[in-house]
Amino acid sequence: MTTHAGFVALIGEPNAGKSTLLNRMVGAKVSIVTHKVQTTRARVRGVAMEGESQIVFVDTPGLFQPRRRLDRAMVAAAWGGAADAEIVLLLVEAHRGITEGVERILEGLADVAQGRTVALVINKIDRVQSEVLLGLTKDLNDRFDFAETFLISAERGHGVEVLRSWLAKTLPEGPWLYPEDQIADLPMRMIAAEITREKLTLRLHQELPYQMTVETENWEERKDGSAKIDQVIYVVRDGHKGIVLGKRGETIKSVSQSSREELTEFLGRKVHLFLQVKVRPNWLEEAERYSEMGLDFKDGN
Ligand SMILES: Nc1nc2c(ncn2[C@@H]2O[C@H](COP(=O)(O)OP(=O)(O)OP(=O)(O)O)[C@@H](O)[C@H]2O)c(=O)[nH]1
Ligand SMILES: [Mg+2]
Repeated sequence: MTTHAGFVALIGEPNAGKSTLLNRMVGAKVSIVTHKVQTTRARVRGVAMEGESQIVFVDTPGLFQPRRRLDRAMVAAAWGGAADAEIVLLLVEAHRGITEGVERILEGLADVAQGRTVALVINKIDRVQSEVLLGLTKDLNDRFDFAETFLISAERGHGVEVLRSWLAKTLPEGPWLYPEDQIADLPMRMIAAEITREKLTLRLHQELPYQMTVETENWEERKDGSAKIDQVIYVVRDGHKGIVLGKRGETIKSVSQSSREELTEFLGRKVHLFLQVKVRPNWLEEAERYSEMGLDFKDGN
């Protein structure tokens, strides 16, 4: 049996649908998804099997013009993901077309393209008339020498099978990189923190999601088979703490409930989830917070 295996990096602007595509390819929710930009903060790997091929998808934070230290670390993680992959997929949103952000990514792509295959994935085709796609495909291919172009809807699944078979046959021959039944490589405590962060991001408005982080502090396996999970939500201001808690604690209660439900489903057993909100004005400048998120904390950041 000749096996194929390798890394496929998903890059693109924030909100392009990278995490949605990863989850669809893997067939499970490995990376969190929201309608807001900058949801994914670190690299998340998900493994998909296709015949004799093992495709390891690397979801990355969106590429945008970074301002803060966290932004820079996220963008560095995204380009790093591309540089480590055999195949790079650039996701572009069909209805937004060639934005300034896409232009900038195309410029950066020239560097990482060396020695790897770069393909174009136009996503969210469900949002446009099909005539638009022909022009967009041409314009993008005029700007960069893509190996292939795929038109997909990650959310609805259109075009995803064609993309998957192409990846399977394009990846180099080689032994599988993960056990056949493994779908993700994030530690459970990190996945659990991400699930809570997703629920918070969906509930909170404006800048708050970008100024908060979630960490799993303690994980206890109980004799009755259930898991007790303690998590901390770090915010930068007292006022933010009040917003996260909500009136009479309603916000945190509903976040806790939806996170616990998803964790229960994910783990297949009972979960006791305890959330605590802590004000930590400087968390965005603390090395430990970055390592908890799976990001590099460097002087240059
Ligand atoms: N209509 C439509 N919406 C989609 C499609 N794919 C993803 N979305 C939506 O686009 C939004 C962003 O999706 P994500 O998967 O979180 O995007 P992302 O590229 O991972 O975003 P960041 O992590 O912020 O970089 C979500 O609301 C998705 O439901 C699609 O094919 N069609
Ligand atoms: Mg994402």
